[in-house]
Formats: sequence, structure tokens, C-alpha cells
Amino acid sequence: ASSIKPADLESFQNHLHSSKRVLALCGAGLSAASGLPTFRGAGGLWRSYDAVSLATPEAWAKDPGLVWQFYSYRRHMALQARPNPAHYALAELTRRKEGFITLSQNVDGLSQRAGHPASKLYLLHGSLFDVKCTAFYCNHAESNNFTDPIAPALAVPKCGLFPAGSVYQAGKNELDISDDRVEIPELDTKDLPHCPKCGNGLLRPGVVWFGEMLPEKTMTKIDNFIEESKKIDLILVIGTSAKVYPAAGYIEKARVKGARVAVINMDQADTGSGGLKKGDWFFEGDAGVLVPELLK
Ligand code: BJW
Repeated sequence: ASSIKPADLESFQNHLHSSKRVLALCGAGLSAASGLPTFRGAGGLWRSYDAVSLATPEAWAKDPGLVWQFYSYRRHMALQARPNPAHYALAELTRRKEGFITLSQNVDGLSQRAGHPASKLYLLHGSLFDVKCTAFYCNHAESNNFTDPIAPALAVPKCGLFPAGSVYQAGKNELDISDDRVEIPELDTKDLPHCPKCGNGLLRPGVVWFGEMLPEKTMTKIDNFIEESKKIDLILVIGTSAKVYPAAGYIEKARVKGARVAVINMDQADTGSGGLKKGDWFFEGDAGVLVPELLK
């Protein structure tokens, strides 16, 4: 049975159906139902590392081998995962509603695989399947590089999802290198992926780390969408802790343009820095279940 109160569902859907300009801001909770871990809270640890601390230029400078192992693992898991009903429902709404765009902080490629039209999907934090050369004299960048493993030394051992709370049993064929009881080798720079263009530079994942700029063209297009809207009617805030900027700032930008806010999250505390206002909605639960029901 649905956890959504019928009156809330009705008022939300009435507003959605009459809305002309709508944004969705998505985070890791959108892909939780596909089995991919979030960053913060339970599941935010990769081995003994806080996942957020590995998504930094400092971690890369200190140990690119470890950072590549983290990203190679996530590339592998994202390729194994499948889009869930929420990814499909957003893709479908995009086709139905002209003035609807999705801003995703996710790098897992699941929205694209659910058929979300690319022209209306703005990737704020890049993609696990983009790579770029780090040599200052080289500008090589690739998109949609799905090679797994991207270098032989980065092969992820036969692995499956290792559910939180389950007990790791050595010898079972389910090895998960996100568990620090599973040994991983220390890698040398020469084992890591190198640039096919200059032949020399180290490749890095094409994602946005803390302290780095978000893709400029993407931000300009989003700003244009917001600025050219006389009014934004609605912003859907799906499965994000809304703590990372400038992504989280789009909630306020939409509000300034008149938007009502609908938060879909497992955790009542995650309503963005400004909290909820009169006329907003909070739908508590799994985005994979709630989003398709709400967007019908
Ligand atoms: C479910 C669920 C289910 C679970 N169903 N829900 C203004 C103020 C203060 C600081 C700053 C500021 N502006 C900029 C900054 C600095 C910084 C920042 O924001 N810091 C904050 C932490 C305070 N921002 C930056 O550095 C950004 N760059 C920038 O601003 O450049 C300009 C600049 C440069 C230099 C100096 C100054 C300015 C870049 C940010 C890049 C973030 N990168 C990462 C890694 C991407 C690559 C990768 O994936 O590895 O992006 S970090 C990580 O956080 C990742 C995520 O996209 C992002 C957001 O996380 P998300 O998606 O919200 O996940 P969680 O885990 O936090 O939340 C999951 C949610 O789902 C929870 O709410 C759960 O309850 C919920 N959930 N299961 C529904 N089934």
C-alpha cells in the first residue's frame, strides 16, 4: 500500500498537471533502489574511507591508485545495476512535459539508460563514464567510455552487492572490494589508465570533485532555463541531502521564481537548507516507489 496520503497525492498531481515550467533536482537516493550506495549516512563508506573524502583533488594527489580503485568499482557496479522505476518515470515525464528539465548530481548513467532525453538532462557532477587527461598540455577528454575494467590492474574481482549488515564470508565467490576485509593491491601509477592522445598523461574520472567548477555550459543552460521562465511552477527534490552547492542552490533559485517544492526522500530531515514552506510537499519513502506513483 502507498504511504502517500490521498489528499497530498491529489493536490500534488493537480499542481504538476497544471505546471508549465518544472525542474527536478536528483541525488544519490534516486539510484538507491537500483542498489547503488549513497554518499552520506549508512552506505557512505567505501572500505574505511568516507566516500566524500575520496571525491576530492586531495585524495587524487595523495593516491591516484586508490581513487581509481574506488571509481573503477563504481563504474563496474553502475554497469551491473539497472535503472529503477523512478528513472523511467522521470524520463517519461520529460517526454510528456515540454517545460521540464532534470538536474542530476548522479554520475551513474542510469537516467540515460532509462531513456531520459539527453537535451533535458543536465549532469551537474559529470559522469563515471567520462575520462579526461590530467597532463596540463593535453586537452583529451572522452565520453561514454564503458570499458570495464578501464585498465587491467583495475579489474574488480567477481563481485556483487554486499548488503549492509550482512556478514562477509571469505571463500564465497562474492567479493566486494568496498569491504575493507577484502584485500586490494597497492597500485603504481604505471598500472593506471593513460591518455591515448598524448600517450603520457594519467587519465582521471570526468567527475566534479569538491573545489572544482561544475561544467560551465551545463550551468549556463540551466541558468538560461530559469531566467527565461516568467515563473517556475515546481521543483522536485528527489533523493538528495541537498547539502552540496551549487546544486542545492537551485532549490532557492526555483523558489525565487515562485516554485513550490516537493521533496521525495527517505529522511524527513533532508529538506534542504531553507526547510519546507507552506504549499510544499514532503513524500517520505523510497524514490523508486514514490516517484512513479507521483508522476502518473
Ligand atoms: C533516499 C533513498 C531512497 C537514500 N529514496 N531517498 C556554498 C556554501 C558552502 C560551501 C560551498 C558553497 N558553494 C560551494 C561550496 C563548496 C562545495 C560544497 O558544496 N561543500 C558543501 C559540502 C558545504 N562545493 C563544491 O566544491 C562544488 N564546486 C564549486 O562550488 O565550485 C566553485 C568553487 C570552486 C572553488 C572554490 C569555491 C567555489 C563541487 C561539488 C562537487 C560534489 N562532488 C560529489 C562527487 C561527484 C563524483 C562522484 O560521484 O564521485 O558529488 S560529492 C557527492 O555529493 C556527489 C554527489 O553528487 C553530491 C550530493 O550528494 P547526494 O546525491 O545528495 O547524496 P547524499 O548521500 O548526500 O544524500 C542521499 C539522499 O538520499 C539522502 O537525503 C537520503 O536520505 C536519501 N535517500 N535512499 C529516496 N531509496
